[in-house]
Amino acid sequence: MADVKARNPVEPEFHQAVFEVAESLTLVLDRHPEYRRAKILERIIEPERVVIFRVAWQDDAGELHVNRGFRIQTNSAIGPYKGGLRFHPSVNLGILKFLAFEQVFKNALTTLPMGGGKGGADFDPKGKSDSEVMRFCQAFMCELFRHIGPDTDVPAGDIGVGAREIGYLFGMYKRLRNEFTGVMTGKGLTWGGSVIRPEATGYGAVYFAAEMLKTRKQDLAGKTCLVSGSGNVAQYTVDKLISLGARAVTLSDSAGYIYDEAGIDREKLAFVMDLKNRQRGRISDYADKFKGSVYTSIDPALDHNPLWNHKADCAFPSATQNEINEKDAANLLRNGVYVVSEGANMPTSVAGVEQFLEAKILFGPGKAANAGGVATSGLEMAQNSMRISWTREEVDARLFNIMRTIHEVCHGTAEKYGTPGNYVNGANIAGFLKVANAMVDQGVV
Ligand code: NDP
Ligand code: 2IT
Repeated sequence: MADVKARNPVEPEFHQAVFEVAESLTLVLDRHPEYRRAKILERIIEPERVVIFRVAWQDDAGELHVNRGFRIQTNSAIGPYKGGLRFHPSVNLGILKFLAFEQVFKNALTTLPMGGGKGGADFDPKGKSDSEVMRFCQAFMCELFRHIGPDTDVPAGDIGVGAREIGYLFGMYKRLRNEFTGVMTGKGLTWGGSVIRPEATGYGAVYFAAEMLKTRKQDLAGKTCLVSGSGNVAQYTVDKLISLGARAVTLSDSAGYIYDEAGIDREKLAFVMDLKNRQRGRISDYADKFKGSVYTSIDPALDHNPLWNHKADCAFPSATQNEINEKDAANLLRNGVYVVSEGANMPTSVAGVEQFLEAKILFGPGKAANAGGVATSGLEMAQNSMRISWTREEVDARLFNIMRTIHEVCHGTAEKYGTPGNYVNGANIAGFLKVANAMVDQGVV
């Protein structure tokens, strides 16, 4: 870790992601010194390629803006680089390196042939017009296109990059290359997209929670659930929780959260989807619309997030990294939460994870629990290659089977390495072994 910090200064999220994996891997590296000799972990930590580029664009008033674009291509041992693009003002090299690093292990767990990458820009889509977002996406793709391709690197969405942005990005790629290929995933259904891709991350996180509960002969029916965020992952998490008879009582955005004791039903969820995906409004509107629900603004100076301080059985953090700190984790445990399925990437701090593991609750780390999104991206790539489209039932059944397999592999691997019930070790070790063996086979490259 000292080396990692010295070589990658000022990248705390990257250090955190590496630390969590390295801790689990001691168990493997002690049993398999050949991976240590081949310096597999050191090689995975160092991205194969990092591209940083200028994105200059003009707003509606004619003013010029300069943003910074990135693509981190971390590992291609088991397939083309694959991972989302994030557009958010907080984006920097360290955050994207952490996300690309996580993606390597996550993609390996999906059973599909995908390497790991991530990209994005410090662009803030909030408050921008559609034409400003389009011009930004086009300017971004004017550089990115030379680094990606259907057999090289296949980007998708993440925070701030949804259906609208994927459309603009794909349109510019197609124009520049004069090729209609499966270069992006999350595409529209009439131009190469897969059914269930929008739903996949949220659905997958709920399927993973259901699999964890099954180990205790329980299910989600009647369970009270805390959900954070109100974007793509949060919306479809609530959708699936409703289908399975659970009661989701919270949603949030960066300004605050709503608590709805009666539970978020289909009508309320439709309101949230329209509010967030079409009007691009704030979650506070929910409390104005639905009496009986309460909006609380989140004070960033507070040492905890009050959303995590309600009585519940399950938590689905679905907003961003480190949204559950040490105090939040303690609050969750005190309030009776015993299932945490991470829809977001690395939403729990190291001290939070330690508490969950110590309390032996059902804790599904992001690289396992939220792998349904990228797995369905892999299914979109497969359909594009075959030039066919599967039905909703077919894709959902494949997604469900992939999540069940990921659960089984994580559970079994944790047991095999002497830490039963520890899905963190299970996910890190199983993901690592697949990539490590491919790297050994392919020599020192
Ligand atoms: P969206 O942009 O659709 O939604 C993000 C949500 O999180 C918004 O409600 C947003 O609020 C909130 N949020 C974002 N940043 C912060 C912050 N710094 N503090 C508080 N709230 C914040 O993104 P997604 O739903 O796609 O992504 C959510 C998480 O899931 C991310 O961690 C992402 O990496 C992860 N993920 C996404 C996958 C996907 O397929 N989309 C797949 C796997 C993981 P606001 O609108 O106010 O910014
Ligand atoms: O974090 C993630 O797995 C994603 N944002 C989805 C990546 C993808 O390529 O679908």
